[in-house]
Amino acid sequence: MRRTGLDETPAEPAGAMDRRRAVGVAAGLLGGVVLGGGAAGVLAQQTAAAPVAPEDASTIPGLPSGALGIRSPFETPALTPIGVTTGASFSPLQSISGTITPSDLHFQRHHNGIAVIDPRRYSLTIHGLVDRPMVFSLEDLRRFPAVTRTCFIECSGNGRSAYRTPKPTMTAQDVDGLTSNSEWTGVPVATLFNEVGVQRTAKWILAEGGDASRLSRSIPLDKMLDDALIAYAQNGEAVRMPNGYPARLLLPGYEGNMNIKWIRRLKAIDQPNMSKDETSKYTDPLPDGTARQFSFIMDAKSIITSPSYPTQLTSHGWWPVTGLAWTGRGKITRVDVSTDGGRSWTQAELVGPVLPMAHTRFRHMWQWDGTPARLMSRAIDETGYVQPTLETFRRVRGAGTDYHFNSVRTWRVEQDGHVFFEA
Ligand SMILES: Nc1nc2c(c(=O)[nH]1)N[C@H]1C(S)=C(S)[C@@H](COP(=O)(O)O)O[C@H]1N2
Ligand SMILES: [Mo]
Repeated sequence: MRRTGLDETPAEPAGAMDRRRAVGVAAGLLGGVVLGGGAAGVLAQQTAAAPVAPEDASTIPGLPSGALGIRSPFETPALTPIGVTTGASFSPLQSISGTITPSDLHFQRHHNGIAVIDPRRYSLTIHGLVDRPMVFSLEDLRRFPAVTRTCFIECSGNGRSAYRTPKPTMTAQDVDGLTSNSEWTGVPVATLFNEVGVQRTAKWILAEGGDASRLSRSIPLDKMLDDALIAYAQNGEAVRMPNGYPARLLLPGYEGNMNIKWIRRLKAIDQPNMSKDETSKYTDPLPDGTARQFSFIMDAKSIITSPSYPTQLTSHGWWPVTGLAWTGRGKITRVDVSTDGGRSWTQAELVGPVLPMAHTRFRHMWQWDGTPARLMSRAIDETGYVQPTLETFRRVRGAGTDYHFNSVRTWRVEQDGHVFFEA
């Protein structure tokens, strides 16, 4: 008897035989996924056989309900880590649909490893030019009225290797994987400042992390009062450990390094602290020999994530050209797409939600006629700022610039449909 639908009564009930088969299938299916952690687990995952699924999942009982949701073993998006303690892990932009970055795929950038912090011993101290210096526990922070907002965090070094050493075999992840977008929940810094009474002479806030790098940056008081959060939740759960558990500073639209993770101290001061992280690092050398300092805001930027290397277009006809656009200056208002290397541009569709300081999905339906093409995207934000071409970017910022790489990216589509990164 052929079984065609869920509503049909199975010819025979799922018995012990079927259950054994299901378990066998499950073991094969999960072989590479549920093994122990550590290097052994990672190794096992790499060497695991390809997953197998039953011919027809409707004919045998499924897997037992789990303590955690797991990805289908047919989906294997992963970060690409480089470096050990001073490292970074790039987010697989090409595997992401919509705008939210799954928490375990949020990029990571650590100056001295991932701090492991016991939430019961965590504290945030606020002192300096304040009337009432205070120490807040995690519980204290959670008792204040919370705010939830979606925004991106982008490392200011994002795009550096694509600028310095572009290679045709770079993926979207390799090119721009140091940006991610989450729904963050936490307490507004303004609320905490109300508690401690920030004095009139305070103009800057020194923010310091509790990790071994003790990363610290000076942040203008106005920004802290405007929209800064001490975030303790990410996409509905506690902030992930690599992203600053149990709490991080969130500065919507500001360069990644200022979003201090494992935040332990805020000090109200009257001038910038000139800490190592804002003098030796995070200044931008310019062609005339001077350097930009305090380049806080991330400029508008976009990247096509599909099609992108290593995709091959399998036939002529309609293909969605889609990607992400974002700006630290508010909302993305327009994204233009070119399929002819920038000679002509068409306004792409913005796929909602379009939120300020958040990744915004764009889409342009493109009819590929089988001839070579060059795909580009150009983001425009609500201030009228237009994402610069590579030529303009080179001229203004020079070859030696070190941060804020936001020029237009180009993917080359060859006659056989293979897609390669160009610049
Ligand atoms: N305490 C602390 N905060 C930190 C860092 C760090 O190493 N230590 N790295 C910074 C940098 S350079 C970036 S780009 C962002 C990265 O945040 P993520 O790892 O959650 O993606 O965190 C910033 N905050
Ligand atoms: Mo960064």
